[in-house]
Amino acid sequence: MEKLIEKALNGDARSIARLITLVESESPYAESLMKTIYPHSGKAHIIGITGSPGAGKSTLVDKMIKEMKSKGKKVGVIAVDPSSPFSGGAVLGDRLRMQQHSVDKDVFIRSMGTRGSLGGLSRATYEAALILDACGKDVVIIETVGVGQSEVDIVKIADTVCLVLVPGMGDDIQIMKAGIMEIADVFIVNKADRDGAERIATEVKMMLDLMPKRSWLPPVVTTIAEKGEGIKELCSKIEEHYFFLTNSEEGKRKKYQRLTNEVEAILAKEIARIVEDAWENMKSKELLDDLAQRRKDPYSVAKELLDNILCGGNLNV
Ligand SMILES: Nc1nc2c(ncn2[C@@H]2O[C@H](COP(=O)(O)OP(=O)(O)OP(=O)(O)O)[C@@H](O)[C@H]2O)c(=O)[nH]1
Ligand SMILES: [Mg+2]
Repeated sequence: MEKLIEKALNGDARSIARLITLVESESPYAESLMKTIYPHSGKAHIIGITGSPGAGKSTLVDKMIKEMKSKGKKVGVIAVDPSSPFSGGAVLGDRLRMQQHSVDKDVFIRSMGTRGSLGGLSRATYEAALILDACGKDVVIIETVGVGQSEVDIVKIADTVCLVLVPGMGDDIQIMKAGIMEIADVFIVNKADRDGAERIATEVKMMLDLMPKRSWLPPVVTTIAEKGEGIKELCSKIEEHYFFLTNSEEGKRKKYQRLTNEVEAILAKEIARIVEDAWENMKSKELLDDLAQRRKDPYSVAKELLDNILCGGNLNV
């Protein structure tokens, strides 16, 4: 195990992949692995790319990898598989599209499933990002489909959140209404070779104008990912945002908020485990009979269980 971690920390792709598999499969080693990895992390710029299915996220990521590599950066990519079956084909497409970088030792690409118990981006994705960070990637890009909870979850992970919009898709405005406007740090209007790109860009700018002013005004970048147009500008805006984060109170606040979330997520998981174990021990046919016959009520049972945990000293953490 130590040897594996050491190799991964030195950038060995195969070892990194094995570490990610350990967190993905929720191996019993995962916790001690993360403890060892953690002090080495905190250096990478974590970028989230989110947007509707088919908006061109993977194509953008592919071109961004190229651009970042040309600047000498080591890049890690996590593509969070959309859980809905209709995008299965697209996921396969992702792998093919991004494959040209997969033999490259400075670029690491990994697909992951959205299995997390709290929905959306799983905890494993976050841990995988930390692993890539610790193993020397300068940039970690997380691609996720902006459906349901995942676009909100990505804020908890990414330093810079990019939202991809495309012309001619009515749901873009819906996405904006769903609170995503507040969380995006960079707006991308992709497929600018199609009609209506300017209009969307203007609409976004107008909506941003109406929102409470923040010290960072999210830029709106127009791209044609397929042709690599606008990618340089996009990457420089993303970098500007990182610079802003590392030099502002807002950035510090965001970082502290994320650390708070991290501790809370671990606590919630631990507490759930303790409570579940205790409930399994307490549960009996007699108790369920008592509940069914209304001799006992679930509130008092739950309270008794908690009292047992808190006073009985069986906090076996
Ligand atoms: N016309 C046009 N098509 C594009 C552009 N960028 C990407 N596409 C096409 O849009 C389709 C979807 O692109 P992807 O990069 O797979 O989109 P995605 O957002 O990653 O899709 P999912 O991962 O399934 O959500 C592909 O056929 C791309 O070739 C663009 O700038 N213009
Ligand atoms: Mg994709």
